[in-house]
Parts: sequence; C-alpha cells; structure tokens
Amino acid sequence: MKKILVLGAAGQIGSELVVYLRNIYGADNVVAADVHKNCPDYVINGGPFELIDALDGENFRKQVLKYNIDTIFNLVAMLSVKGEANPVLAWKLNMGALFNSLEIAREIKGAIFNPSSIGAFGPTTPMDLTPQDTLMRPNTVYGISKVAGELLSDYYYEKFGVDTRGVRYPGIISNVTLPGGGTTDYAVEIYYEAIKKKSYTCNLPAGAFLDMMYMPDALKAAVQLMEADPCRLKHRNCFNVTAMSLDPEIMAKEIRKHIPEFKLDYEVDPVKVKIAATWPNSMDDSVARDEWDWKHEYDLATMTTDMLNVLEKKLK
Ligand code: AKB
Repeated sequence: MKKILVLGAAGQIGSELVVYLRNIYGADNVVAADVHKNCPDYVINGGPFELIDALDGENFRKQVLKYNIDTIFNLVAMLSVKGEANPVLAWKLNMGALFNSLEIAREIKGAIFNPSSIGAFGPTTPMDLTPQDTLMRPNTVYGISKVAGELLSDYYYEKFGVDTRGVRYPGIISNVTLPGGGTTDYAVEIYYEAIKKKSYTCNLPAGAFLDMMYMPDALKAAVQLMEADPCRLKHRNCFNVTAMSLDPEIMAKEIRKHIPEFKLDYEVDPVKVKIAATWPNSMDDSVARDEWDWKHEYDLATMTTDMLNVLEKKLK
C-alpha cells in the first residue's frame, strides 16, 4: 500500500482508521473522504481530505486518479437496525459504494478492503463457534448486502484479478466516534452511560451473546490482512475475526470492578432482539489465525480498563 483512500472517514471505524494508517504510511499517503465534512478536525486537517459521495462514481474515480490511489478501504455502510428501517436506501448505499469501489479498483489494478460483518450470518447458521465456511442466509437487508458484497468481492478477484480482502467484523467497541444504527451499539453506550450516570438501560436482553472487539484490534486486523502474503490466503472475502463473546450482564459485571455502584436494567428493543437472535453467539476465527496470523490483543478486562480511563477524561 502506497497511496490509500479511506471512504467513510467520518464513521466509527473510518475516523480512527485514517489516523492509524497515517501513522504507518505517512499523512500525505492517506486520503480521507466522506460525503460530508462532519469528521473530527484531525481527520480533515491531519492529511488530505476530499468530499466524495461513494455513489457518485465519476467524482470518486476522479479523486482516485488525482491522488494516484492504489488501495481503497471502503467503510461506507448503513448498519443493521437503520437498514431495517430503510431497506431500499441500505441496499443502494451498501451495494453502490462497493460496486463503485470494485470497478475503480479494477481500473487502477488496485487493492480493496471491504469489511463484512457477523450480520452476514443468519438464523440457520450454527450459532456457537460459527465456522469460517458455513451456511449464510441472513434475514436483514444489511446482512444480505454483506453476503452479496463478499461474493461480489470474490468474483472481482477471480474474474479480474482485483486484490479484494475483508474481515467479518463483530461489534466494534470504541471511544472516539459513536456507532450509529447498529444492533451492537449498546456495547459502546454502556461505557458512556457508566461514566455519565453510573447506570444503563440496555435494549438487548441478558443472555444475548454476540462477538465483540476493541477498536485497536479492529484497526490492526484491517492492516494486517491487507499486508498479508497473498500466497498464504486461501480465503479472501471475508475472514471471521473476533476477540470476545459478550452479553450485557458480563459487561456490567466487568464495569462494576471499576464502578461498584453501576446499575444495569433492561428495556428491550424488539427489532434489535430479533436481529441479535440470528447472529452467532461466538465465531471461530482460526482460519484468519492460520492464513495471516490474526491474533487479538484486548480482552474484556483490558478493554474495559482502557475504555473507562479514556471516557473518564473525555466526558469530564
Ligand atoms: C451492527 O450492529 O449492525 C454492526 C455490525 C455488527 O455489523 N455493528
């Protein structure tokens, strides 16, 4: 990777990935882009920034050629819950951004990182230690777009030689930019509310186990996969990656080690409950470990200590 474009730089992952990549590859070699300028200052001013609507293929292509981009990180997506409220828009955005990214990557003979999600699995998928290669029949528009994206990315690799790679992200927990419109958002909110109110009303029930990962590991996974030796990759789109399998009770118990008075109660959201029930309780990510040495660093204890320390200062 020499010249990188991060599409969706204002989002939860994008706003941190830009900084991570600029530290590794140099600020001038990482162009941040989003459809609006509602990004942290350091994203806009810490290196090149362009307004790009991923659905406007002409301008997208123009910017890629202008900066001589060879690698695209496509982080544009409408998440699971928002997608259920706007299925037409979710399909248009998720597939349109990917399709334009793939076509442009084909033209420049470049590489593309396109993340999938635990949302790509569905009610008939084995729920525990979900294998890398298994039944995938999701029943949300987000999940359907993710499976289609995985297949389309493999197609572009096989048919046109585009260097497509991706991971199936679990819920990502972070302290810089809030996620929006996802089923796993509670796992971020619980930390903010623990600091602000010492209590949290959760919209998923006790026992709703889902895979989670701390942002530093999510960033590391993206770069490590893009730098992996292609000869070792038997899979490409997309690899299971996980760090922990959590439910709200386990998170609350860990938070109470720092804030003993923390209270958790529930007001469940039926849409989120229904979605979460179709996603794995835990994924098997041994294929990623074998093919490109994936290994998470943060567990629940180290993540919770870091999250609470950072948010304590941020929310003061
Ligand atoms: C969501 O909850 O929709 C996302 C995801 C797991 O892909 N965070």
